[in-house]
Amino acid sequence: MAELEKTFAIIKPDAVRAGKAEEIMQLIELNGFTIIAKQKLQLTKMRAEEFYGEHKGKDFFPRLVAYMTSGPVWALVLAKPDAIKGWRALMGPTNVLKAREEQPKCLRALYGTDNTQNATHGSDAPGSAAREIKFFFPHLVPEPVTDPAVASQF
Ligand code: RTP
Ligand code: MG
Repeated sequence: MAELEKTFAIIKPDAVRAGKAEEIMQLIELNGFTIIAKQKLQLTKMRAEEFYGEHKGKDFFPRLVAYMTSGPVWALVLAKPDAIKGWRALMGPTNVLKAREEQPKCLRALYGTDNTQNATHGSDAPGSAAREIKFFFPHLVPEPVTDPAVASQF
């Protein structure tokens, strides 16, 4: 069996506000992902700015932070073989208008609002997935094995 991979997802405030979080989680599971952790939370400005730090300085950054702090979100850890790419494909293009034209059944086409308010987030690479899982669920990231007696068993 192919190896499971973990990725990190957010159901963003517009989709939660519209009452679509449960429906999106059902679609996630119907598409073969296991939701191995989930938490509903409200991001502070500081946490949102840190989470999206790679976009600091871009013109849309203040709009993105205002959006992400505008209401509760669901933070999720998803598992499936090739989960990172698979989840990005299920979400579809970043821009909801483009998503509706090109991939009308993707989650952003179905549940997003506009350019910025696009219903879901997904990690874009293994490094960002590990960082983002740790950011919300620090207990889920295994520490490297440093005890040689333990490490040598594997
Ligand atoms: P995400 O990180 O949330 O999964 O989205 P992404 O990789 O598809 O897109 P990214 O370039 O990382 O952008 C992060 C989020 O910023 C908002 N955004 N607004 N022109 C705009 O108004 C604009 N561009 C980006 C979106 O919420 C996007 O998901
Ligand atoms: Mg991104």
